[in-house]
Amino acid sequence: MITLTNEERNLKNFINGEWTEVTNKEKVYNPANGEVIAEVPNSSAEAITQAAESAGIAQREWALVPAPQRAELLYKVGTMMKERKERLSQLLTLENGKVIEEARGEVQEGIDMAFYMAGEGRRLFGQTTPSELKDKFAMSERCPVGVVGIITPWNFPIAIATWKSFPAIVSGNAVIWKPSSETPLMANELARIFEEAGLPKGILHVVYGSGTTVGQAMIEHDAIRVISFTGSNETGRKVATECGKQLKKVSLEMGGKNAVIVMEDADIDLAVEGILWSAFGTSGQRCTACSRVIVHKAVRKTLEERLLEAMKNLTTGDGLDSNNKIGPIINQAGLDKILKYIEIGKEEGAKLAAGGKQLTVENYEKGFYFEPTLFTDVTIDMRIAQEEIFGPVVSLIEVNNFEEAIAANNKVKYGLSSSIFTQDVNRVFQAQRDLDTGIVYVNAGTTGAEIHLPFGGTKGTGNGHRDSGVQALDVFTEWKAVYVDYSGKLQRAQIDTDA
Ligand code: UN1
Repeated sequence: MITLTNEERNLKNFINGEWTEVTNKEKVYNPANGEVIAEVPNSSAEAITQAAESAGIAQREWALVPAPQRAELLYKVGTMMKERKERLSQLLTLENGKVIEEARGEVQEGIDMAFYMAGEGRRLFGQTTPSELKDKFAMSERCPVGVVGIITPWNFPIAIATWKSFPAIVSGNAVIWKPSSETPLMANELARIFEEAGLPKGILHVVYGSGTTVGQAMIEHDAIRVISFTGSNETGRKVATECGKQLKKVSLEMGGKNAVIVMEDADIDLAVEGILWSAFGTSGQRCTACSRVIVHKAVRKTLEERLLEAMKNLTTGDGLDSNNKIGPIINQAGLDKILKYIEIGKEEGAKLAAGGKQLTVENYEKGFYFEPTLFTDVTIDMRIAQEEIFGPVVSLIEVNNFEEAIAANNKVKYGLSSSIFTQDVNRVFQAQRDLDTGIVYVNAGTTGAEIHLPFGGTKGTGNGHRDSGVQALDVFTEWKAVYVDYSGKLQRAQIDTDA
């Protein structure tokens, strides 16, 4: 069993390089057994004022450090994360619940991001272009925006934090980070790694607290020029509305209602594996989780049978026990939401083919477990096929052909991830073109995005920005266009051209 240090049990904010005690604290629970593992600050808005003031001063110095040197720090952070991978993974499972194998995968995502973004220190490419005038040079470069605010969720508490903080830091910004109070241990570990790696004080601040107080204070503070948020659609809309009032740049990632499409020519066993992994991994609590299976009528029965059979082998329990395939749900509120949707599904006339109940695991009676659940006879417009449930619940929708499958996939308000299982190369490319999500998988489930590609989606999933990939740099940089005239005379653009 993993033991926490005093510092880990008694978490503090990290403001201007100081670990700052806060009197108002909240308990942090292990979702596997409901036990208290730590206490986390419930900060006031004042903490953001302090962080923002010192961030502003520190950032001006940081922006002057050559980017390859800023990147050196990320290499160190990545190396330290690698050295500590096992402990980080266990702490992640302890606070979030996901099974240890997945926790290791998530920590690895963070390590990969460190090395990838460190490489950006020697790129951060702008453009050079010809000028329309003689003896004149034109180029564009990326500049840091200044102080940025990041708000991260509990379902990927370290990976998503790295997707946002690493590009921000390598680009020369200072970061004020509000992690989810459900999973503060990962924030504490990452901030301590940054501190030990030698990040100058004031470049990363961690302020724990509620969205309504701390999040709102971040949005309202003039010095914070960008908010990058991952969370629910409902909260994301509020964040965007508030940022709009301040004319503040905002990048949103707000979930999905992702589907796996299984065509009549699919390798059904492979499709079943893909569905199991992307629907029930992380107990379905991924933005990219598969919550709909859209299946061609010719293989509906076979797929349903094999899926139900395979679901029987999914053992649910404490994520630290590597025999378990599925860990707990994050908390009681998460369970209540899932239970609510089970009732909605039944009322709508869907057939509950498996699961549907809260699960009690022996010796873990206070943990928050839920049975892997499959609804069949689902139609596209049912709420269980439209709304994000964020749990191990899948809806099976039968369609008559490829066109109907694409239409069903696209007929939701989200647009994060989608997948198609088929052996037909023409359909692969048609699907790639017609699926309206930000991520498309062929012959794989809906999860497993890699950090060097853009992560995000269309419609209710986002607002045109992307986490991760080189595209993440666009969130944390401003473009500057620079013109150098070496003709020695005044040349007027659009007037003194030869044309
Ligand atoms: C999320 O659920 O918000 O692609 C992130 C995946 C992971 C990240 C998910 N690499 O499923």
